[in-house]
Amino acid sequence: MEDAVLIHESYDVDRLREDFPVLEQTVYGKYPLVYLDNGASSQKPKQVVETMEKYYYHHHANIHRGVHYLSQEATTQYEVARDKARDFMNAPHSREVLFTKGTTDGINLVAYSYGRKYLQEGDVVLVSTMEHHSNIVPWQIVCEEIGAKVVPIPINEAGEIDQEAYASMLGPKVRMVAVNHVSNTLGTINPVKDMIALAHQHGIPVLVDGAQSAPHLTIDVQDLDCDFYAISGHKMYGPTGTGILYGKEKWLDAIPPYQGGGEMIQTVTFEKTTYNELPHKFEAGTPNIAGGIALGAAIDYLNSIGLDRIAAHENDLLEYTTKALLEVEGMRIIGTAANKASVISFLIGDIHPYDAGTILDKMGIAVRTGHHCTEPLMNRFEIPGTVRASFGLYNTRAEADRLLEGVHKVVQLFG
Ligand code: 7TS
Repeated sequence: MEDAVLIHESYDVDRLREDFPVLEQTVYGKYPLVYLDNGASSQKPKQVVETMEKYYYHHHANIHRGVHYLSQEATTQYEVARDKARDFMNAPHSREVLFTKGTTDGINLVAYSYGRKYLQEGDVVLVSTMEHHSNIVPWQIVCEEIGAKVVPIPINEAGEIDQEAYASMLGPKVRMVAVNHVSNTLGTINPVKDMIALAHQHGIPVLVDGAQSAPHLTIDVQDLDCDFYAISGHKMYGPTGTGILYGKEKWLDAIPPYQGGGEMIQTVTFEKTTYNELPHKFEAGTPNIAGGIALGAAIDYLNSIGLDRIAAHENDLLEYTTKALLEVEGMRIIGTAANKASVISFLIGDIHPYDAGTILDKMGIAVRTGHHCTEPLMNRFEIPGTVRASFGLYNTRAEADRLLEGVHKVVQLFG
């Protein structure tokens, strides 16, 4: 705890904010922007944008195919970014680190490639009740084709996965467990390491949706021993349309390619086509080269600050804001897990989240309202949606105060 305090005190948030020009603006010509929608997407530091600009102005060529200087240079930069992603997740090998368009893309890859090979009629894919639609719907599509089914693991009132129920649901019909590391709506940090160990006792592989963990927690896929881990670049201060899927080599070798095309083949004839080695087997076509390289810059940026320091800063904001919000009459926080990341979903009395969000917006405060692509979770809590404030590395206590001011205004107008 003492360490966390020290880390927090040495954190120069004003200095970091200078890296994000977008934060300097006023909205509706009046209010300084308070950006609390980091769960949906985070803002980009100059270091990331400048990396993209430099790449396009000076280094662009298609990769992995040119003998010429520029192509080799672009290839090297792209592969260096892959190595950065490998280190970021502590993956054993770069060939287990696939560039994707994002978490959704990574999960679809696994659902289709693994699902089509290993799922059979009557099989079960376990997901938690708090999953984002991206970790439900791809499984439903594949299961529907095959006659398998997606079964939700229940959660408790605090928004934690019911571990007893989970243990009892594992069995011979279960072919995959797919859970998020951090819930985008509740902020719950799930005990995925223990869940993976338990699934492995039954020989069941586990996919972890790390969309919300990557910007906040240190990821160590070897320590977790997960089979797949998917993240999105745009939520970790990197470009949109980028992401990483880590997969254990044994699985990536065993499952078929997701998409066919250039780059993913070894030889093509009309009689028989053979596939390229990892990771290229899963990277058909010309990728988002600039995005991948700039994702490497985002990883450098996070490392230069330190994820532990970012987490300490965000935890301070989480505690500070939660405490203050709870003093508002009629306040109900959805998601009160013991282990939480910096996401606060709330409802005030019977004020509709959309009304609250609209007033906050008019005061320059960007939050997300609605079901947050977690409709089954909303049904579980029997609510139409929530107002969600999600903090990033550049947010401040002064901004939390602005949110509170906004909430009081909402109460005054609708309460
Ligand atoms: N999984 C989780 C846990 C997420 O929070 C999201 C996006 C995704 C998957 C999908 O990520 P993508 O980058 O492929 O789109 N979550 C949100 C959100 O909370 N608000 O907008 C997007």
